[in-house]
Amino acid sequence: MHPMRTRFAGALSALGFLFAPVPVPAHAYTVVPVPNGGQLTIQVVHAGKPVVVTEPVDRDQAFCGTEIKEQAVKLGSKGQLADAIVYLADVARGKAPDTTAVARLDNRGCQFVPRIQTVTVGQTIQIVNSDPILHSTHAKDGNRTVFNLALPTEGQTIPKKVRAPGLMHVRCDAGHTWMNAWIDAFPHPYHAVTDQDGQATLTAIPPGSYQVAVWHETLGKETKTVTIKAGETASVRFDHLTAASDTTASQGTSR
Ligand SMILES: [Cu+2]
Repeated sequence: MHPMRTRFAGALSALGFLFAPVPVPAHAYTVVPVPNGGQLTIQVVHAGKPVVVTEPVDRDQAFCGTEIKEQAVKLGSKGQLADAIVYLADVARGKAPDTTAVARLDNRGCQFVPRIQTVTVGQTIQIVNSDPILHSTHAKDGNRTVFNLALPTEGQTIPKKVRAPGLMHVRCDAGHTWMNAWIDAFPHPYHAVTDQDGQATLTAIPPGSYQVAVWHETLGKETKTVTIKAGETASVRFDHLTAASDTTASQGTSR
């Protein structure tokens, strides 16, 4: 490194050390016993049509084919929206996350599987290549690279521990510009992805009032307030997702 730059960086970190108050992370979460928590069932619907994007393939055509179809908006017959991320936006305390559950991101058939998933900080994601070609799995939170893994061999698996919350956009740096996935990492266990019926359930929530949010990669975001009562099941319905000018940024600052 250039000596001037080293000295400058050193001075900066010294200043930071002197003047920074005790850091309080915006995403602080405390595990407490939840003996009689409540449940929340979430329904997400969208008044629109399913969207399938056909992406031209200009690399590794012998294996990948000439086009890849991406289900950008997955809807049931009554508008039930699948693959939306739902979460408690302001939960500060609650049940312990299961960090032993292993998540998986597969490079399969020249696409990422699953395309959308949520994880908890402390969990491990197995990054897998199921294809006989090189994939290079590159996850970024905004402009920051979280991990960047070359997987040249079929059957290769690399474990990656999730160390910080944030929304990661995953691309393939092996020239497969059509490959996309999203991994949303939370400091708490109150998150899920909606299923084929546009539904998700969060369990063992301490009684109280919460902001519950839904995020979809193209349709945007919606937030509502819910009240959770001990031992009861509350329900909330989202039907008005709104795309912000930059949904990634708004998601990133919501924790
Ligand atoms: Cu690839």
